[in-house]
Amino acid sequence: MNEILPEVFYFEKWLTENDYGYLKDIADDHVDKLYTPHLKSGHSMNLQMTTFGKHWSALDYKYHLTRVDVDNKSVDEMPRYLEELAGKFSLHCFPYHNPTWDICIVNRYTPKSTLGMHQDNSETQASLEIGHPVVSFSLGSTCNFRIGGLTRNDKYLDLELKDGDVLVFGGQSRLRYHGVTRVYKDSFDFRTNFTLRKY
Ligand code: MD3
Ligand code: FE
Repeated sequence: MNEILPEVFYFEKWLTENDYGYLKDIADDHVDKLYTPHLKSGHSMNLQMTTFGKHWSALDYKYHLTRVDVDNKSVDEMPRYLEELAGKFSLHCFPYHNPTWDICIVNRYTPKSTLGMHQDNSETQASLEIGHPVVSFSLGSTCNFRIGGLTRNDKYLDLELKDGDVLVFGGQSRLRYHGVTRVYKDSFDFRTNFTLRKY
């Protein structure tokens, strides 16, 4: 485990075969739930997404109990094991938090996908102020992940996120700008990222 920035912890290739298989199964079980999010600008995001626990809408950047911008179906339940897995990693980084997670966003990228620099600030003020830890699991293709500071023009650091990597960040880093600048064409067909948060 490597603290690459204050309260940003990088676990390179840390997923066990068992946990990796579990994540892959969840992704496979939900492929039919993937959709392309449409922004209120009329543009669409160039990746596919699905959500657990609470549904995040790209139209209003808020959470909902139903897939309001997709098919109006209720959001899928948060898999218990997924939350437990996040807890195992978070415990080492944030022993003084008592974390729970009620939201997971699953992003699926192809080499054509990018995710522009943004802050994750759709959660409650309490969660953001405390800097409740966020845990991210990466599967499949390598990407270039860019992590900046608390304002858009701060200097940034680039990190390759690879198959089996885990990233945990919170506290003072909870509101850092971040994005995915590119996804590599490698031996995988796509990249799947699971990000767990607390509302
Ligand atoms: C560091 N997802 O869904 S996850 C997102 O790879 C999102 O799919 C990216 O950004 C992905 O909102 C990155 C890792 C991540 C997420 C949020 C962060 C790292 C972060 C917020 C602050 C600092
Ligand atoms: Fe994000």
